[in-house]
Amino acid sequence: MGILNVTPDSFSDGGLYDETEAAVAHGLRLVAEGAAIIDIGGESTRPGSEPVPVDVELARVVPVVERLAAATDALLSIDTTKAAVARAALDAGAGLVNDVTALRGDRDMAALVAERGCPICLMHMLGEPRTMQVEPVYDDVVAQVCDFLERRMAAALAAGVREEQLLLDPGIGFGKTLNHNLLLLRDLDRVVALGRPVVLGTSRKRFIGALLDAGPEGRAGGTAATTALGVARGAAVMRVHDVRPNVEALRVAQAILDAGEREADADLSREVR
Ligand code: HH2
Repeated sequence: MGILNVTPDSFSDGGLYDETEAAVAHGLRLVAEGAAIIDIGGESTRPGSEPVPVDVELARVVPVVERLAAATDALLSIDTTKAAVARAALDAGAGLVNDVTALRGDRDMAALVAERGCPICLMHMLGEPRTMQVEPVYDDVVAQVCDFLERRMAAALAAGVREEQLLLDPGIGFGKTLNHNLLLLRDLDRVVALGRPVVLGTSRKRFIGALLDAGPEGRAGGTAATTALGVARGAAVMRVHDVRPNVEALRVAQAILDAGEREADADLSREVR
């Protein structure tokens, strides 16, 4: 899953048309690099960020979804907490809803997803983006994240969403310290054991910067390490900015996981060093 943030800080200044153009071009670049899904977002959820009015978010994302739907077969995901934005994006050609509030933000979201029958990603977050990194505390972060996801799955089912629609995400960086993030990655198989496909969003996040003492641009290698580990633990979708290195990490990690099953494969029987 390639990340397409249609937010003002993601693109250099210019009018809405230019921003749409740049966003569509970037989305197509993500597909060319190997993304099967493009996650389009018009509201930043960075720690400390403020909410964006619905009309602003609609104006940012809907033209981009429309244009990408016409230009690619990749699955388009709408990263929003607002039902009105999700509805407009689904109408414009999106096929997946990525709601970082796990259906807690907008009371109309669950009914919309139930009605449309599209996949929905339920993510764990402690608190809200404005305040979530202010001293997050857990007794047992992995158990509490799993418990939260189970409760949100139950709430979704009670609202008429079908189990097959659900994706789960431990919400790396959303109300978590460095150690919380590392524990969730180490024990990701426990999230996978909840029985639905797991989405992993580690890309360029601060915990990688803290480990490597690197700014966002210097975190692609660290992100690729989480992708390789994530696939080994059973994650299904990696949400990333830098598609190429993560596709490469995924392909190599998958070949290692499949070793033995593919001995007859002529291509893999070549002598390679
Ligand atoms: N992380 C971000 C946004 N949306 N969705 C899911 N399912 N999982 C995540 O980990 C996740 C997410 C934050 O990352 P980014 O898009 O880089 O930043 P911003 O929210 O500031 O646009």
